[in-house]
Amino acid sequence: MSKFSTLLALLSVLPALSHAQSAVYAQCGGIGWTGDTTCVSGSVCTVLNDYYSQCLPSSATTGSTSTVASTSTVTPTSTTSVSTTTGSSTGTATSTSATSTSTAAAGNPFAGYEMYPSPLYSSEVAAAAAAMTDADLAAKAASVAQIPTFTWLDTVAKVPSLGDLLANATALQASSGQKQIVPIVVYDLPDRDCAAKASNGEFSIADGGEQDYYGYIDQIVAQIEKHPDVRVVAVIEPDSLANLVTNLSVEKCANAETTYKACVTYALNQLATVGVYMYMDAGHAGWLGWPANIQPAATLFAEMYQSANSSPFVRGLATNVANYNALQASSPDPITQGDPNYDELLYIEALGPMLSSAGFPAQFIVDQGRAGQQNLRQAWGDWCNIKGAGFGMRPTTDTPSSLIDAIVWVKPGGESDGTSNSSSPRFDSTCSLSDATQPAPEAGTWFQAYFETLVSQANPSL
Ligand code: RCB
Repeated sequence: MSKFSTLLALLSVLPALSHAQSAVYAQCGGIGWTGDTTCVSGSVCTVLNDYYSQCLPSSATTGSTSTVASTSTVTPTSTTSVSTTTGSSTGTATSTSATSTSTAAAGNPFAGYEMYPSPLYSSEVAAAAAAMTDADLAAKAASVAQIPTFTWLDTVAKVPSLGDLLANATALQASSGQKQIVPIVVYDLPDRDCAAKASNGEFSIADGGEQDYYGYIDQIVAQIEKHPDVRVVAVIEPDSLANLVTNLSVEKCANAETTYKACVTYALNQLATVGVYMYMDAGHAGWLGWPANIQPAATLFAEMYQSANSSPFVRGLATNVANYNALQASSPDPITQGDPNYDELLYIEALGPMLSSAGFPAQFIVDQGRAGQQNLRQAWGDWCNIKGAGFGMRPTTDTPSSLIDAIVWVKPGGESDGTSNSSSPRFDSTCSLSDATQPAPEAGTWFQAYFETLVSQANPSL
């Protein structure tokens, strides 16, 4: 599930958006935008980031600016109990001691913050909406651009873009007075995706990949250090530790075990020095939620937490990243039979106490980006471009469990999970199963037909 830029191709379709007065939720500005910059009456052109301005209903924009007066971006440490991290990462001198700032993680790191949407994803969505002929679907599609979605740093070449992202978020925070939290995914382990092929990465253990990874993390740290005023939250390495729980029979995973642990430990410790709140990826209910897997999983995650000196910045675990499980299923999907943890809430409520017993008082975030529709799969282990999927619950801190900090959108909906082309070096046969949408492009690249399905099947609807 890596993510590649299709920006150049997408920019070429942007002129299709240029007609007089943009509609509500349509784009009205941003780098490369050549269309109309005025909005229909009742809506206001609002800058979401450098790449994307959008016509938002006047009432909505009034609402969001009304929070301005209540916060102070000049002295963020004085605002709320959860803002001490911002202070602790204010300079290089204090940042190195941030792991010992035990007050930093008191409470939900999302509370009081607005998640900053990924500009690249917003651009992809805007272009995708512009390419749709059905006006109703296009309007719904365009509205996805303002739903905050994580930015994947899945190659070292993408790390410099983190600087732009943080600079933009800092500017928005300063102009709006609304504190911003920038959500990223750290995803570049050597021998990545060891049990599958679709998302294999750029670094190889046999070819110095461990050192390459340390350099990748160092570059992320350097960018964050330069932008101390905004908060950063990170999902750490999707699939990797879960693969160490269930897939050590796969040679590539067994061979990667020591390196994965060393690299994740390095990421946790280094990112803690600059005040990043972290959630290690913990697969999903249909992976580590099985009775045979859940206790070994708790043991491994607690071990990783302790390898990071039980830093309060290691806030907990992320579940369901890029998967399709409901947070609360109205009834168990038949494919879950045999697993008492048939949805993400059950999984989290079973895993949380095991982690606590092992010394890791973990909190959770749950990806619901593509979980709007249920009972779609032939088997629970199927994960590739599942047919009929819809965008799911919107990101929020209003969650059904005190263990869950936030419902989030981690996987950028519309980016492919993997190619269905069997002659590609990254072809994984999961992507040609009968419940996988085909033909599908390479992992991370834009998949217009799939995006249209996610929009039309969204639940709640867009
Ligand atoms: C990853 O694939 C699957 O879970 C369990 O065994 C059973 N029983 C891709 O590799 C995940 O669902 C297995 O232990 C035990 O009693 C990534 O590329 C699947 O999601 C468990 O390991 C007992 O009846 C991709 O990004 C995951 C397996 C019983 C990621 O998915 C795969 O493991 C589960 O069965 C039944 C996206 O999520 C990795 O091997 C499946 O039900 C089963």
